[in-house]
Amino acid sequence: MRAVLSLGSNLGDREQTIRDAVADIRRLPDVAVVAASSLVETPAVKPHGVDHEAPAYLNAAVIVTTDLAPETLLAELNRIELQHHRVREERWGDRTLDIDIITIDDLRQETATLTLPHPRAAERNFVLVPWLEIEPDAVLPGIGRVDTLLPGAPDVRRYPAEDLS
Ligand code: A4P
Ligand code: MG
Repeated sequence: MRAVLSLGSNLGDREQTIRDAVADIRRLPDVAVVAASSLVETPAVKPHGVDHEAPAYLNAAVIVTTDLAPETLLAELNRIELQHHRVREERWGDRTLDIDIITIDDLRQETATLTLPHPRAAERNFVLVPWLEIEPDAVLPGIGRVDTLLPGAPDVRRYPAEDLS
């Protein structure tokens, strides 16, 4: 299987956390990182809209190939989040690390633990922009080409850093 992952952090040393998380993903058994985007900085999206008072996020996208079952991959990614001191308090609350699975092949599913494609990916520039950087022909299963989903003024800016690969 091939999976697209989205990483985000808006607390602590955001860049180091995302770098460490990509290294942790590389070390997972039966997982290979085939591409990693650069970092982008984006204002926090909360349930009521963009929150410019909250700390900004760094986001990145990673493509992996894996033999793990989808639920197993999610469990491993949740374990990496926990290792980085992720605490779950409020929905879409500030966090040291969030790792979402955006797609796995062209799977479409909705179970209690895993919805694919990620239900909010299509409207999130902080997911789509880094993904397009590493996969210009990206497609969201059931929705369409990612490059047609970006609204005119993406609320995303490049974060100057060495790339993650
Ligand atoms: N879950 C279901 N499908 C998936 C999937 N495809 N990938 C379940 C990952 N998890 C999935 O997630 C709640 C539950 O969703 C998990 O237990 C898993 O079984 P969570 O990570 O505990 O909670 P959350 O992330 O706060 O909630 P949610 O609704 O997943 O939030 P999102 O959509 O992940 O949004 N703003 C900016 N600029 N950048 C960001 O990265 N991220 C969020 C989080 C909000 N605002 C942001 C950013
Ligand atoms: Mg999440």
